[in-house]
Amino acid sequence: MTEAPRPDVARPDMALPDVATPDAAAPRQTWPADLAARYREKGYWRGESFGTLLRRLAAEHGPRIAVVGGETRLSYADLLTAAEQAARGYLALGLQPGARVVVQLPNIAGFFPSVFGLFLAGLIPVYALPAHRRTEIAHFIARSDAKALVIADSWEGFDYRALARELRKEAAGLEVIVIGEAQEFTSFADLGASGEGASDQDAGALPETDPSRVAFMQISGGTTGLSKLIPRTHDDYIYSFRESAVICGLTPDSVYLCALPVAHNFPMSSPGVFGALSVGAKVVLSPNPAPATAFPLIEAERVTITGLVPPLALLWMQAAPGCTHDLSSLEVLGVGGAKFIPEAAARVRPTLGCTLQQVFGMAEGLVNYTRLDDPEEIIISTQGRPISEDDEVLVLDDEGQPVAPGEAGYLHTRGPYTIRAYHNEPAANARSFTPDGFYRTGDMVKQLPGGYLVVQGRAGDHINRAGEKISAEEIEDHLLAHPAVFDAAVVSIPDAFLGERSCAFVVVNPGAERPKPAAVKAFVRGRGIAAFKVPDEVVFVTEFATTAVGKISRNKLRAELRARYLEEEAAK
Ligand code: OOB
Repeated sequence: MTEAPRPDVARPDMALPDVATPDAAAPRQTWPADLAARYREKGYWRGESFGTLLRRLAAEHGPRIAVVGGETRLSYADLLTAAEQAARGYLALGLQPGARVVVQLPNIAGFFPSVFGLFLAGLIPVYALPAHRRTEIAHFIARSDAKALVIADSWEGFDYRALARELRKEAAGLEVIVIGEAQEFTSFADLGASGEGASDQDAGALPETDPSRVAFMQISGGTTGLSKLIPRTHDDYIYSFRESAVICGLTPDSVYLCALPVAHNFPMSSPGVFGALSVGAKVVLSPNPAPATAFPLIEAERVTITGLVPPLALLWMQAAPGCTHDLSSLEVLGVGGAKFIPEAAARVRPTLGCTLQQVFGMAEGLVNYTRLDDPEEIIISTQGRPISEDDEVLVLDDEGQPVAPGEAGYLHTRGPYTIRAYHNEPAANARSFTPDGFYRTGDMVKQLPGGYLVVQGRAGDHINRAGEKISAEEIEDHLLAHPAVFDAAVVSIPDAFLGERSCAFVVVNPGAERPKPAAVKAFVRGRGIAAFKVPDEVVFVTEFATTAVGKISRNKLRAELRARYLEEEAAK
Protein backbone atom coordinates (compact mmCIF):
# COMPACT_ATOMS: atom_id res chain seq x y z
CA MET A 1 0.00 0.00 0.00
CA THR A 2 2.22 2.85 1.15
CA GLU A 3 5.71 1.91 2.35
CA ALA A 4 7.61 -0.82 0.58
CA PRO A 5 7.51 -4.13 2.45
CA ARG A 6 10.76 -5.18 4.09
CA PRO A 7 10.48 -8.93 4.44
CA ASP A 8 14.24 -9.24 4.85
CA VAL A 9 14.45 -7.17 8.02
CA ALA A 10 13.94 -9.01 11.30
CA ARG A 11 11.60 -6.95 13.41
CA PRO A 12 11.87 -7.05 17.17
CA ASP A 13 8.10 -7.10 17.59
CA MET A 14 7.50 -10.06 15.30
CA ALA A 15 6.09 -13.23 16.81
CA LEU A 16 9.06 -15.56 17.27
CA PRO A 17 8.79 -19.25 18.04
CA ASP A 18 8.98 -19.78 21.78
CA VAL A 19 11.79 -22.24 22.41
CA ALA A 20 10.72 -22.59 26.04
CA THR A 21 7.39 -24.18 25.10
CA PRO A 22 7.18 -27.55 23.42
CA ASP A 23 4.40 -26.23 21.16
CA ALA A 24 6.34 -24.10 18.67
CA ALA A 25 3.11 -23.33 16.76
CA ALA A 26 1.58 -21.67 19.82
CA PRO A 27 0.39 -18.16 19.00
CA ARG A 28 2.36 -15.24 20.43
CA GLN A 29 1.69 -11.55 20.54
CA THR A 30 4.27 -9.19 21.94
CA TRP A 31 4.70 -5.46 22.17
CA PRO A 32 8.06 -3.70 22.65
CA ALA A 33 8.99 -3.72 26.36
CA ASP A 34 8.79 0.06 26.82
CA LEU A 35 5.27 0.25 25.42
CA ALA A 36 4.12 -2.81 27.35
CA ALA A 37 5.43 -1.18 30.54
CA ARG A 38 3.56 2.01 29.68
CA TYR A 39 0.29 0.19 29.01
CA ARG A 40 0.59 -1.55 32.39
CA GLU A 41 1.58 1.65 34.21
CA LYS A 42 -1.43 3.46 32.80
CA GLY A 43 -3.72 0.70 34.02
CA TYR A 44 -4.79 -0.51 30.59
CA TRP A 45 -3.35 -3.98 31.09
CA ARG A 46 -4.32 -5.18 34.54
CA GLY A 47 -3.00 -8.71 34.59
CA GLU A 48 -6.46 -10.24 34.64
CA SER A 49 -7.26 -13.26 32.46
CA PHE A 50 -10.70 -14.20 31.14
CA GLY A 51 -10.81 -16.95 33.79
CA THR A 52 -10.07 -14.61 36.70
CA LEU A 53 -12.48 -12.05 35.22
CA LEU A 54 -15.32 -14.61 35.25
CA ARG A 55 -14.49 -15.68 38.81
CA ARG A 56 -14.59 -12.04 39.93
CA LEU A 57 -17.88 -11.41 38.11
CA ALA A 58 -19.44 -14.51 39.69
CA ALA A 59 -18.33 -13.28 43.12
CA GLU A 60 -19.70 -9.76 42.51
CA HIS A 61 -22.91 -10.56 40.61
CA GLY A 62 -23.52 -14.27 41.39
CA PRO A 63 -27.34 -14.52 41.29
CA ARG A 64 -27.88 -11.88 38.59
CA ILE A 65 -28.71 -13.04 35.07
CA ALA A 66 -25.67 -12.97 32.80
CA VAL A 67 -26.96 -14.63 29.62
CA VAL A 68 -30.35 -15.24 28.05
CA GLY A 69 -30.47 -17.46 24.98
CA GLY A 70 -33.70 -19.17 23.90
CA GLU A 71 -35.18 -20.86 26.96
CA THR A 72 -31.86 -20.79 28.82
CA ARG A 73 -31.13 -18.17 31.48
CA LEU A 74 -27.71 -18.37 33.14
CA SER A 75 -26.76 -16.38 36.22
CA TYR A 76 -23.15 -15.30 36.68
CA ALA A 77 -22.79 -18.10 39.26
CA ASP A 78 -24.33 -20.66 36.85
CA LEU A 79 -21.96 -19.52 34.14
CA LEU A 80 -18.89 -20.02 36.33
CA THR A 81 -20.06 -23.45 37.48
CA ALA A 82 -20.79 -24.58 33.92
CA ALA A 83 -17.52 -23.14 32.58
CA GLU A 84 -15.44 -24.82 35.30
CA GLN A 85 -17.10 -28.12 34.57
CA ALA A 86 -16.46 -27.70 30.87
CA ALA A 87 -12.82 -26.75 31.54
CA ARG A 88 -12.23 -29.96 33.47
CA GLY A 89 -13.97 -31.88 30.73
CA TYR A 90 -11.77 -30.42 27.99
CA LEU A 91 -8.64 -31.32 29.97
CA ALA A 92 -10.00 -34.80 30.70
CA LEU A 93 -10.24 -35.32 26.94
CA GLY A 94 -6.48 -34.89 26.84
CA LEU A 95 -6.39 -31.36 25.43
CA GLN A 96 -3.27 -29.60 26.71
CA PRO A 97 -3.29 -25.98 27.92
CA GLY A 98 -2.18 -23.78 25.02
CA ALA A 99 -3.86 -25.98 22.40
CA ARG A 100 -6.13 -24.29 19.87
CA VAL A 101 -9.80 -25.16 19.58
CA VAL A 102 -11.90 -23.93 16.65
CA VAL A 103 -15.26 -22.73 17.97
CA GLN A 104 -18.10 -22.49 15.45
CA LEU A 105 -21.26 -21.64 17.34
CA PRO A 106 -24.37 -19.63 16.57
CA ASN A 107 -26.07 -17.26 19.03
CA ILE A 108 -26.93 -19.81 21.70
CA ALA A 109 -26.42 -19.61 25.47
CA GLY A 110 -23.98 -22.52 25.32
CA PHE A 111 -21.46 -20.25 23.62
CA PHE A 112 -20.53 -18.75 26.99
CA PRO A 113 -19.87 -21.84 29.16
CA SER A 114 -18.02 -23.47 26.27
CA VAL A 115 -15.79 -20.47 25.59
CA PHE A 116 -15.17 -19.55 29.24
CA GLY A 117 -14.48 -23.25 29.82
CA LEU A 118 -11.74 -23.07 27.18
CA PHE A 119 -10.28 -19.96 28.85
CA LEU A 120 -10.32 -21.62 32.28
CA ALA A 121 -8.55 -24.66 30.85
CA GLY A 122 -5.89 -22.45 29.24
CA LEU A 123 -7.10 -23.50 25.79
CA ILE A 124 -7.22 -21.00 22.91
CA PRO A 125 -10.50 -20.55 21.03
CA VAL A 126 -10.28 -19.76 17.30
CA TYR A 127 -13.58 -18.08 16.45
CA ALA A 128 -15.22 -19.17 13.22
CA LEU A 129 -18.59 -17.82 12.08
CA PRO A 130 -21.65 -20.04 11.61
CA ALA A 131 -21.59 -19.16 7.89
CA HIS A 132 -18.14 -20.70 7.37
CA ARG A 133 -17.96 -23.99 5.54
CA ARG A 134 -15.55 -26.87 4.93
CA THR A 135 -12.77 -25.02 3.11
CA GLU A 136 -12.66 -22.18 5.61
CA ILE A 137 -12.87 -24.33 8.75
CA ALA A 138 -10.22 -26.70 7.36
CA HIS A 139 -7.99 -23.67 6.81
CA PHE A 140 -8.51 -22.40 10.40
CA ILE A 141 -7.75 -25.85 11.79
CA ALA A 142 -4.60 -26.19 9.70
CA ARG A 143 -3.33 -22.65 10.32
CA SER A 144 -3.87 -22.80 14.07
CA ASP A 145 -2.91 -26.49 14.36
CA ALA A 146 -6.20 -26.94 16.24
CA LYS A 147 -6.77 -30.14 18.20
CA ALA A 148 -10.52 -29.77 18.68
CA LEU A 149 -13.68 -28.28 17.23
CA VAL A 150 -16.71 -27.08 19.22
CA ILE A 151 -19.97 -26.94 17.24
CA ALA A 152 -23.74 -26.91 17.67
CA ASP A 153 -25.56 -29.95 16.32
CA SER A 154 -27.44 -28.01 13.67
CA TRP A 155 -28.59 -24.48 13.04
CA GLU A 156 -30.82 -22.90 10.43
CA GLY A 157 -31.07 -26.17 8.55
CA PHE A 158 -27.34 -26.84 8.41
CA ASP A 159 -25.92 -29.92 10.14
CA TYR A 160 -22.52 -29.03 11.62
CA ARG A 161 -21.87 -32.67 12.55
CA ALA A 162 -21.87 -33.55 8.85
CA LEU A 163 -19.29 -30.81 8.32
CA ALA A 164 -17.23 -32.18 11.23
CA ARG A 165 -17.36 -35.63 9.68
CA GLU A 166 -15.92 -34.20 6.45
CA LEU A 167 -13.19 -32.37 8.35
CA ARG A 168 -12.23 -35.50 10.26
CA LYS A 169 -11.30 -37.17 6.97
CA GLU A 170 -8.40 -34.73 6.74
CA ALA A 171 -7.72 -34.34 10.48
CA ALA A 172 -8.30 -37.78 11.94
CA GLY A 173 -7.30 -36.87 15.51
CA LEU A 174 -9.61 -33.87 15.69
CA GLU A 175 -11.73 -33.96 18.87
CA VAL A 176 -15.29 -32.82 18.09
CA ILE A 177 -17.47 -31.48 20.89
CA VAL A 178 -21.15 -30.88 20.13
CA ILE A 179 -23.67 -28.71 21.95
CA GLY A 180 -26.92 -30.60 21.46
CA GLU A 181 -27.36 -34.06 19.92
CA ALA A 182 -23.77 -35.28 19.58
CA GLN A 183 -24.23 -38.51 17.56
CA GLU A 184 -20.77 -40.18 17.41
CA PHE A 185 -19.00 -37.09 18.80
CA THR A 186 -18.42 -35.87 22.38
CA SER A 187 -21.45 -34.24 23.95
CA PHE A 188 -20.74 -30.87 25.55
CA ALA A 189 -23.30 -31.71 28.25
CA ASP A 190 -21.26 -34.76 29.28
CA LEU A 191 -17.96 -32.86 29.50
CA GLY A 192 -16.59 -32.97 33.02
CA ALA A 193 -19.71 -34.74 34.28
CA SER A 194 -19.14 -37.26 37.09
CA GLY A 195 -17.07 -40.23 36.06
CA GLU A 196 -15.19 -38.22 33.42
CA GLY A 197 -12.44 -36.73 35.48
CA ALA A 198 -14.61 -34.55 37.69
CA SER A 199 -13.52 -35.94 41.03
CA ASP A 200 -13.18 -33.65 44.06
CA GLN A 201 -9.46 -33.78 43.60
CA ASP A 202 -9.83 -32.25 40.17
CA ALA A 203 -11.92 -29.38 41.45
CA GLY A 204 -8.89 -27.17 41.99
CA ALA A 205 -6.81 -28.51 39.15
CA LEU A 206 -7.39 -25.85 36.50
CA PRO A 207 -4.18 -24.29 35.22
CA GLU A 208 -2.97 -20.74 35.87
CA THR A 209 -3.13 -18.51 32.81
CA ASP A 210 -0.65 -15.74 32.03
CA PRO A 211 -2.80 -12.71 31.05
CA SER A 212 -0.07 -11.38 28.76
CA ARG A 213 -0.40 -14.48 26.58
CA VAL A 214 -2.74 -15.05 23.68
CA ALA A 215 -6.31 -15.74 24.89
CA PHE A 216 -7.99 -16.49 21.53
CA MET A 217 -7.77 -15.86 17.82
CA GLN A 218 -10.19 -13.90 15.65
CA ILE A 219 -10.49 -14.32 11.91
CA SER A 220 -9.35 -11.41 9.75
CA GLY A 221 -11.70 -10.02 7.14
CA GLY A 222 -9.00 -11.02 4.70
CA THR A 223 -7.63 -8.84 1.95
CA THR A 224 -5.17 -11.10 0.21
CA GLY A 225 -6.14 -14.72 -0.10
CA LEU A 226 -7.39 -16.73 2.83
CA SER A 227 -8.33 -15.26 6.20
CA LYS A 228 -5.49 -14.70 8.61
CA LEU A 229 -5.64 -15.46 12.34
CA ILE A 230 -5.53 -12.57 14.76
CA PRO A 231 -4.05 -13.46 18.15
CA ARG A 232 -5.43 -11.31 20.99
CA THR A 233 -4.08 -11.40 24.54
CA HIS A 234 -6.16 -11.41 27.72
CA ASP A 235 -4.64 -8.08 28.76
CA ASP A 236 -5.24 -6.22 25.51
CA TYR A 237 -8.72 -7.52 24.73
CA ILE A 238 -10.10 -7.11 28.24
CA TYR A 239 -8.86 -3.52 28.19
CA SER A 240 -10.64 -2.87 24.89
CA PHE A 241 -14.06 -4.06 26.06
CA ARG A 242 -13.75 -2.71 29.61
CA GLU A 243 -13.13 0.76 28.21
CA SER A 244 -15.78 0.27 25.51
CA ALA A 245 -18.31 -0.45 28.25
CA VAL A 246 -17.51 2.95 29.78
CA ILE A 247 -17.72 4.76 26.42
CA CYS A 248 -21.04 3.06 25.64
CA GLY A 249 -22.50 3.95 29.04
CA LEU A 250 -23.01 0.38 30.26
CA THR A 251 -24.06 -0.24 33.88
CA PRO A 252 -25.18 -3.40 35.71
CA ASP A 253 -28.74 -2.45 34.71
CA SER A 254 -27.93 -2.44 30.99
CA VAL A 255 -29.26 -5.16 28.71
CA TYR A 256 -27.18 -5.86 25.59
CA LEU A 257 -28.88 -7.55 22.65
CA CYS A 258 -26.48 -9.59 20.54
CA ALA A 259 -28.16 -9.63 17.15
CA LEU A 260 -25.06 -10.12 14.96
CA PRO A 261 -23.12 -13.41 15.09
CA VAL A 262 -21.59 -13.48 18.58
CA ALA A 263 -18.16 -14.60 17.39
CA HIS A 264 -17.64 -11.44 15.33
CA ASN A 265 -15.45 -8.85 17.00
CA PHE A 266 -18.10 -6.09 16.90
CA PRO A 267 -20.84 -7.85 18.94
CA MET A 268 -18.19 -9.60 20.99
CA SER A 269 -16.38 -6.57 22.32
CA SER A 270 -17.59 -3.20 20.97
CA PRO A 271 -18.93 -3.10 23.69
CA GLY A 272 -20.55 -6.38 22.85
CA VAL A 273 -21.31 -9.36 25.01
CA PHE A 274 -18.00 -9.23 26.87
CA GLY A 275 -18.29 -5.49 27.54
CA ALA A 276 -21.76 -6.10 28.98
CA LEU A 277 -20.63 -9.01 31.14
CA SER A 278 -17.64 -7.01 32.38
CA VAL A 279 -19.99 -4.62 34.22
CA GLY A 280 -22.46 -7.25 35.43
CA ALA A 281 -25.09 -6.44 32.82
CA LYS A 282 -27.39 -8.92 31.04
CA VAL A 283 -26.68 -10.33 27.57
CA VAL A 284 -29.61 -11.41 25.41
CA LEU A 285 -28.82 -13.52 22.34
CA SER A 286 -31.03 -13.09 19.31
CA PRO A 287 -30.87 -16.14 17.05
CA ASN A 288 -30.92 -13.80 14.07
CA PRO A 289 -31.08 -10.04 13.52
CA ALA A 290 -34.45 -9.84 11.75
CA PRO A 291 -36.87 -7.31 13.29
CA ALA A 292 -39.45 -10.11 13.68
CA THR A 293 -37.03 -11.93 15.98
CA ALA A 294 -35.20 -9.06 17.66
CA PHE A 295 -38.11 -6.69 18.38
CA PRO A 296 -40.05 -9.12 20.64
CA LEU A 297 -36.79 -9.75 22.55
CA ILE A 298 -36.22 -6.01 23.00
CA GLU A 299 -39.69 -5.71 24.49
CA ALA A 300 -39.55 -8.84 26.64
CA GLU A 301 -36.06 -8.28 28.08
CA ARG A 302 -36.12 -4.46 28.13
CA VAL A 303 -33.01 -4.26 25.94
CA THR A 304 -31.08 -0.98 26.32
CA ILE A 305 -28.29 -1.32 23.75
CA THR A 306 -27.39 -3.30 20.65
CA GLY A 307 -25.09 -3.21 17.63
CA LEU A 308 -25.94 -3.60 13.95
CA VAL A 309 -24.30 -3.35 10.54
CA PRO A 310 -25.75 -0.56 8.32
CA PRO A 311 -28.11 -2.70 6.16
CA LEU A 312 -29.71 -4.11 9.31
CA ALA A 313 -30.04 -0.65 10.82
CA LEU A 314 -31.91 0.33 7.62
CA LEU A 315 -34.15 -2.71 7.96
CA TRP A 316 -34.91 -1.93 11.60
CA MET A 317 -35.72 1.71 10.76
CA GLN A 318 -38.11 0.47 8.07
CA ALA A 319 -39.83 -1.98 10.40
CA ALA A 320 -40.02 0.13 13.57
CA PRO A 321 -42.77 2.63 12.69
CA GLY A 322 -45.43 -0.01 12.01
CA CYS A 323 -44.41 -2.49 14.67
CA THR A 324 -46.52 -3.37 17.69
CA HIS A 325 -43.58 -4.03 20.00
CA ASP A 326 -42.47 -1.62 22.67
CA LEU A 327 -38.93 -0.56 21.74
CA SER A 328 -38.83 2.31 24.23
CA SER A 329 -36.19 0.66 26.44
CA LEU A 330 -33.61 0.97 23.64
CA GLU A 331 -31.20 3.78 24.50
CA VAL A 332 -28.22 3.19 22.22
CA LEU A 333 -27.85 1.70 18.75
CA GLY A 334 -24.25 1.05 17.72
CA VAL A 335 -23.75 0.89 13.96
CA GLY A 336 -20.51 -0.27 12.40
CA GLY A 337 -18.71 -2.82 10.26
CA ALA A 338 -19.26 -0.72 7.14
CA LYS A 339 -19.90 2.91 6.36
CA PHE A 340 -23.23 4.26 7.62
CA ILE A 341 -24.12 7.15 5.34
CA PRO A 342 -25.09 10.42 7.06
CA GLU A 343 -28.58 10.45 5.48
CA ALA A 344 -29.39 7.12 7.12
CA ALA A 345 -27.59 8.04 10.36
CA ALA A 346 -29.77 11.12 10.74
CA ARG A 347 -32.90 8.95 10.77
CA VAL A 348 -31.94 6.74 13.72
CA ARG A 349 -33.19 8.98 16.51
CA PRO A 350 -36.46 10.00 14.80
CA THR A 351 -37.39 6.41 13.86
CA LEU A 352 -36.01 4.32 16.72
CA GLY A 353 -35.99 6.93 19.48
CA CYS A 354 -32.46 6.12 20.63
CA THR A 355 -28.96 7.55 20.41
CA LEU A 356 -26.85 6.45 17.46
CA GLN A 357 -23.28 5.47 18.20
CA GLN A 358 -21.10 4.98 15.14
CA VAL A 359 -18.49 2.25 15.60
CA PHE A 360 -15.50 1.93 13.27
CA GLY A 361 -13.41 -1.00 14.34
CA MET A 362 -11.36 -3.94 13.19
CA ALA A 363 -10.64 -7.36 14.64
CA GLU A 364 -6.94 -6.46 14.53
CA GLY A 365 -7.54 -3.89 17.26
CA LEU A 366 -8.35 -0.19 16.91
CA VAL A 367 -11.98 0.71 17.63
CA ASN A 368 -13.44 4.22 17.25
CA TYR A 369 -16.73 5.39 18.72
CA THR A 370 -18.75 8.55 18.52
CA ARG A 371 -19.40 9.49 22.15
CA LEU A 372 -22.97 9.42 23.46
CA ASP A 373 -22.84 13.14 24.33
CA ASP A 374 -21.19 14.25 21.07
CA PRO A 375 -23.04 16.91 19.05
CA GLU A 376 -25.53 15.37 16.63
CA GLU A 377 -23.42 16.58 13.68
CA ILE A 378 -20.42 14.50 14.85
CA ILE A 379 -22.60 11.45 15.54
CA ILE A 380 -24.14 11.60 12.09
CA SER A 381 -21.17 12.46 9.95
CA THR A 382 -18.16 10.76 11.55
CA GLN A 383 -17.13 7.24 12.49
CA GLY A 384 -15.91 8.32 15.92
CA ARG A 385 -12.55 8.60 17.63
CA PRO A 386 -10.32 5.94 19.21
CA ILE A 387 -10.97 4.27 22.55
CA SER A 388 -7.61 5.15 24.06
CA GLU A 389 -5.43 8.22 24.27
CA ASP A 390 -2.60 5.78 23.58
CA ASP A 391 -4.09 4.70 20.26
CA GLU A 392 -1.61 6.20 17.80
CA VAL A 393 -3.23 7.16 14.51
CA LEU A 394 -1.36 8.22 11.37
CA VAL A 395 -3.01 9.31 8.13
CA LEU A 396 -0.44 8.87 5.37
CA ASP A 397 -0.21 9.48 1.63
CA ASP A 398 1.06 7.07 -1.02
CA GLU A 399 4.66 7.97 -0.12
CA GLY A 400 4.09 7.21 3.54
CA GLN A 401 4.11 10.91 4.49
CA PRO A 402 1.47 12.47 6.76
CA VAL A 403 -1.26 14.23 4.78
CA ALA A 404 -2.31 17.79 5.59
CA PRO A 405 -4.86 17.91 8.43
CA GLY A 406 -8.35 17.02 7.18
CA GLU A 407 -7.06 15.44 3.94
CA ALA A 408 -7.76 11.82 3.05
CA GLY A 409 -5.01 9.26 3.52
CA TYR A 410 -4.26 5.71 4.63
CA LEU A 411 -4.97 4.93 8.26
CA HIS A 412 -2.06 3.40 10.16
CA THR A 413 -2.37 2.59 13.84
CA ARG A 414 -0.70 1.02 16.84
CA GLY A 415 -1.67 0.98 20.47
CA PRO A 416 -2.53 -0.99 23.61
CA TYR A 417 -4.99 -3.37 21.90
CA THR A 418 -3.85 -3.44 18.27
CA ILE A 419 -1.92 -6.53 17.21
CA ARG A 420 1.71 -6.44 16.10
CA ALA A 421 1.54 -9.54 13.90
CA TYR A 422 -0.85 -12.13 12.49
CA HIS A 423 -0.36 -15.74 13.50
CA ASN A 424 2.32 -17.50 11.43
CA GLU A 425 2.09 -15.18 8.41
CA PRO A 426 5.59 -13.76 7.78
CA ALA A 427 4.78 -12.45 4.29
CA ALA A 428 1.47 -10.86 5.28
CA ASN A 429 3.08 -9.41 8.40
CA ALA A 430 5.76 -7.73 6.31
CA ARG A 431 3.02 -6.18 4.17
CA SER A 432 0.54 -5.31 6.90
CA PHE A 433 2.82 -3.81 9.54
CA THR A 434 5.41 -1.06 9.26
CA PRO A 435 8.88 -1.67 10.70
CA ASP A 436 7.91 0.41 13.72
CA GLY A 437 4.86 -1.68 14.44
CA PHE A 438 2.01 0.30 12.90
CA TYR A 439 -0.83 -1.76 11.41
CA ARG A 440 -1.64 -0.71 7.85
CA THR A 441 -5.42 -0.90 8.05
CA GLY A 442 -6.01 -0.40 4.32
CA ASP A 443 -8.76 2.08 5.18
CA MET A 444 -8.79 5.58 3.69
CA VAL A 445 -9.84 8.15 6.28
CA LYS A 446 -9.95 11.86 6.97
CA GLN A 447 -9.06 12.98 10.47
CA LEU A 448 -11.03 15.92 11.88
CA PRO A 449 -10.17 18.12 14.86
CA GLY A 450 -10.57 16.14 18.09
CA GLY A 451 -9.31 13.00 16.35
CA TYR A 452 -12.67 12.06 14.79
CA LEU A 453 -12.31 9.88 11.71
CA VAL A 454 -14.42 9.89 8.59
CA VAL A 455 -14.01 6.70 6.55
CA GLN A 456 -13.57 7.41 2.83
CA GLY A 457 -13.17 3.90 1.47
CA ARG A 458 -10.32 1.48 1.08
CA ALA A 459 -7.83 -0.04 -1.32
CA GLY A 460 -9.73 -2.15 -3.88
CA ASP A 461 -8.69 -5.49 -2.48
CA HIS A 462 -11.80 -6.55 -0.64
CA ILE A 463 -15.54 -6.28 -0.74
CA ASN A 464 -17.37 -5.05 2.36
CA ARG A 465 -20.73 -6.76 1.83
CA ALA A 466 -23.02 -5.61 4.63
CA GLY A 467 -20.07 -5.69 7.03
CA GLU A 468 -18.91 -9.14 5.88
CA LYS A 469 -15.46 -8.80 4.38
CA ILE A 470 -14.66 -10.80 1.25
CA SER A 471 -11.15 -11.11 -0.12
CA ALA A 472 -11.22 -10.59 -3.90
CA GLU A 473 -8.18 -12.83 -4.27
CA GLU A 474 -9.70 -15.70 -2.30
CA ILE A 475 -12.77 -15.80 -4.55
CA GLU A 476 -10.69 -15.36 -7.72
CA ASP A 477 -8.75 -18.47 -6.71
CA HIS A 478 -11.98 -20.46 -6.40
CA LEU A 479 -13.15 -19.20 -9.80
CA LEU A 480 -9.85 -20.18 -11.39
CA ALA A 481 -10.44 -23.75 -10.24
CA HIS A 482 -13.42 -23.95 -12.63
CA PRO A 483 -12.35 -25.88 -15.74
CA ALA A 484 -13.91 -23.31 -18.12
CA VAL A 485 -12.38 -20.26 -16.41
CA PHE A 486 -9.23 -18.75 -17.88
CA ASP A 487 -9.02 -15.69 -15.62
CA ALA A 488 -11.19 -13.91 -13.07
CA ALA A 489 -11.32 -10.62 -11.19
CA VAL A 490 -13.71 -9.97 -8.31
CA VAL A 491 -14.70 -6.38 -7.53
CA SER A 492 -17.08 -4.47 -5.31
CA ILE A 493 -20.10 -2.74 -6.86
CA PRO A 494 -22.03 -0.12 -4.89
CA ASP A 495 -25.32 -1.51 -3.60
CA ALA A 496 -28.11 0.59 -2.13
CA PHE A 497 -28.91 -1.96 0.57
CA LEU A 498 -25.74 -3.97 1.19
CA GLY A 499 -23.35 -1.04 0.79
CA GLU A 500 -21.33 -3.17 -1.61
CA ARG A 501 -22.03 -6.38 -3.50
CA SER A 502 -19.56 -8.60 -5.31
CA CYS A 503 -19.19 -8.96 -9.03
CA ALA A 504 -16.95 -11.55 -10.67
CA PHE A 505 -15.59 -10.74 -14.12
CA VAL A 506 -14.70 -13.95 -15.86
CA VAL A 507 -12.69 -14.72 -19.00
CA VAL A 508 -13.58 -18.14 -20.40
CA ASN A 509 -10.90 -20.58 -21.59
CA PRO A 510 -10.39 -20.49 -25.36
CA GLY A 511 -12.47 -23.33 -26.77
CA ALA A 512 -14.45 -23.88 -23.59
CA GLU A 513 -18.19 -23.44 -23.54
CA ARG A 514 -19.32 -20.42 -21.56
CA PRO A 515 -21.06 -21.68 -18.39
CA LYS A 516 -24.24 -20.05 -17.08
CA PRO A 517 -23.66 -17.46 -14.31
CA ALA A 518 -25.77 -19.60 -11.95
CA ALA A 519 -23.52 -22.57 -12.65
CA VAL A 520 -20.43 -20.52 -11.83
CA LYS A 521 -22.01 -19.41 -8.55
CA ALA A 522 -22.98 -22.99 -7.72
CA PHE A 523 -19.42 -24.08 -8.45
CA VAL A 524 -17.98 -21.48 -6.07
CA ARG A 525 -20.49 -22.44 -3.37
CA GLY A 526 -19.57 -26.07 -3.90
CA ARG A 527 -15.96 -25.27 -3.02
CA GLY A 528 -17.08 -25.26 0.63
CA ILE A 529 -17.16 -21.56 1.47
CA ALA A 530 -19.56 -19.22 3.25
CA ALA A 531 -22.60 -18.27 1.19
CA PHE A 532 -21.92 -14.54 1.59
CA LYS A 533 -18.68 -14.98 -0.42
CA VAL A 534 -20.40 -16.36 -3.53
CA PRO A 535 -20.33 -13.61 -6.20
CA ASP A 536 -23.63 -11.73 -6.42
CA GLU A 537 -23.06 -11.24 -10.13
CA VAL A 538 -21.02 -13.00 -12.77
CA VAL A 539 -20.11 -10.99 -15.88
CA PHE A 540 -18.26 -12.59 -18.80
CA VAL A 541 -15.65 -10.53 -20.65
CA THR A 542 -13.51 -11.54 -23.61
CA GLU A 543 -10.20 -10.44 -22.12
CA PHE A 544 -8.60 -8.35 -19.40
CA ALA A 545 -6.56 -5.29 -20.27
CA THR A 546 -2.84 -5.90 -20.32
CA THR A 547 0.05 -3.54 -20.72
CA ALA A 548 3.21 -3.90 -22.78
CA VAL A 549 5.01 -5.37 -19.76
CA GLY A 550 2.37 -8.02 -19.20
CA LYS A 551 -0.56 -8.13 -16.83
CA ILE A 552 -1.44 -4.95 -15.01
CA SER A 553 -1.72 -5.06 -11.23
CA ARG A 554 -4.78 -6.85 -9.93
CA ASN A 555 -5.93 -3.77 -8.05
CA LYS A 556 -5.68 -1.62 -11.15
CA LEU A 557 -7.51 -4.24 -13.17
CA ARG A 558 -10.28 -4.43 -10.58
CA ALA A 559 -10.58 -0.64 -10.51
CA GLU A 560 -10.86 -0.52 -14.31
CA LEU A 561 -13.47 -3.26 -14.51
CA ARG A 562 -15.47 -1.61 -11.77
CA ALA A 563 -15.33 1.79 -13.46
CA ARG A 564 -16.39 0.32 -16.81
CA TYR A 565 -19.26 -1.58 -15.17
CA LEU A 566 -20.51 1.57 -13.42
CA GLU A 567 -20.28 3.59 -16.65
CA GLU A 568 -22.31 0.96 -18.51
CA GLU A 569 -24.90 0.84 -15.72
CA ALA A 570 -25.22 4.64 -15.75
CA ALA A 571 -25.72 4.62 -19.53
CA LYS A 572 -28.56 2.06 -19.30
C1 OOB B 1 -15.33 -4.82 12.09
O1 OOB B 1 -14.23 -5.61 12.05
P1 OOB B 1 -13.68 -6.42 10.79
O2 OOB B 1 -12.36 -6.96 11.20
O3 OOB B 1 -14.72 -7.38 10.31
O4 OOB B 1 -13.51 -5.38 9.61
C2 OOB B 1 -12.71 -4.25 9.74
C3 OOB B 1 -12.91 -3.33 8.57
C4 OOB B 1 -12.26 -1.98 8.73
O5 OOB B 1 -10.89 -2.02 8.40
C5 OOB B 1 -13.08 -1.15 7.74
O6 OOB B 1 -12.66 -1.39 6.43
C6 OOB B 1 -14.46 -1.71 7.90
O7 OOB B 1 -14.30 -3.03 8.40
N1 OOB B 1 -15.29 -0.96 8.86
C7 OOB B 1 -15.91 0.21 8.58
C8 OOB B 1 -16.62 0.57 9.76
N2 OOB B 1 -16.40 -0.38 10.70
C9 OOB B 1 -15.59 -1.30 10.13
N3 OOB B 1 -15.92 0.99 7.48
C10 OOB B 1 -16.64 2.14 7.54
N4 OOB B 1 -17.34 2.53 8.61
C11 OOB B 1 -17.36 1.80 9.75
N5 OOB B 1 -18.07 2.21 10.82
O8 OOB B 1 -16.01 -4.61 11.11
C12 OOB B 1 -15.62 -4.18 13.40
C13 OOB B 1 -14.90 -4.53 14.52
C14 OOB B 1 -15.18 -3.93 15.74
C15 OOB B 1 -16.19 -2.97 15.82
C16 OOB B 1 -16.90 -2.62 14.69
C17 OOB B 1 -16.62 -3.22 13.47
